[in-house]
Amino acid sequence: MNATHHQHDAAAHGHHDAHAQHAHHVPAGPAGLTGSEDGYTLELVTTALPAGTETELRFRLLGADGSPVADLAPIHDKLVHLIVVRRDLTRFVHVHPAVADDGTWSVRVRLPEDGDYRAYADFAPAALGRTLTLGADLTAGDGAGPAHELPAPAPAFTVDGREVTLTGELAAGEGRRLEFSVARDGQPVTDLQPYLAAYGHLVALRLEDLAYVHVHPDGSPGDGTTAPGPVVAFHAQVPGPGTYRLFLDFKHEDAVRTAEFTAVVA
Ligand SMILES: [Cu+2]
Repeated sequence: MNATHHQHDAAAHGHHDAHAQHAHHVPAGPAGLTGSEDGYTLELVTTALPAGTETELRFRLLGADGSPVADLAPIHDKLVHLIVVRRDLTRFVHVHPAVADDGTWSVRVRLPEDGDYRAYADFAPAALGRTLTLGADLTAGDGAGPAHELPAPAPAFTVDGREVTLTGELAAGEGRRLEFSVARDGQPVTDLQPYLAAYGHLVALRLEDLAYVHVHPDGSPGDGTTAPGPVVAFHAQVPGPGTYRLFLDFKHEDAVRTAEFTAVVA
């Protein structure tokens, strides 16, 4: 199995298995707040890493009997999506680990700065029939480190010359449509490229408790109705009030770019 690998210091791409999410019961509580759910456990083998250098992060995904879960259903082309975020949400890494024969997953990561971080494993045990997001804490360097404030909410974010504009508002406990429109030099971008089976991937996290929000893409490449830009749409439901940080990944001209937004939900 290949480990693919891409990461950004303050950026990420999101993903979610709309099929599994929509087809099966999903618990009402926020995701990512615990390391164990429905008998499955995320066990970090690596709980402390050096900062600023690439190093190996290892973990296990265990079933109710304490042995590694062997049968996973892919989510957007990957068996496991691993997200590591600094607890102030200013640093974000998203990678795709590979599994060894003994069931240990590993991936190279670079956590850019000292601090307290939280890791999330997003995966879908075949026996469960839906996606699980389990979280666990780890530290980089000496831990703690400088505190950064999230940028205030703004409707636009420019990355690599692409201006991304967000329309739509999140609402506590209600599904909402979010649209991101991509432009370059004032012109709509209409040649987005599929990336992990979608034109965009979105991850949202809540600053207060680091809840992980499941976001579902609206349409997919090749479905006959979803255009390759300028608009990439999602359906998102946040679990309650708070300050959220949204990380949108999209692929244009053969590179993955990430736009970030702050959203305050009353
Ligand atoms: Cu991923």
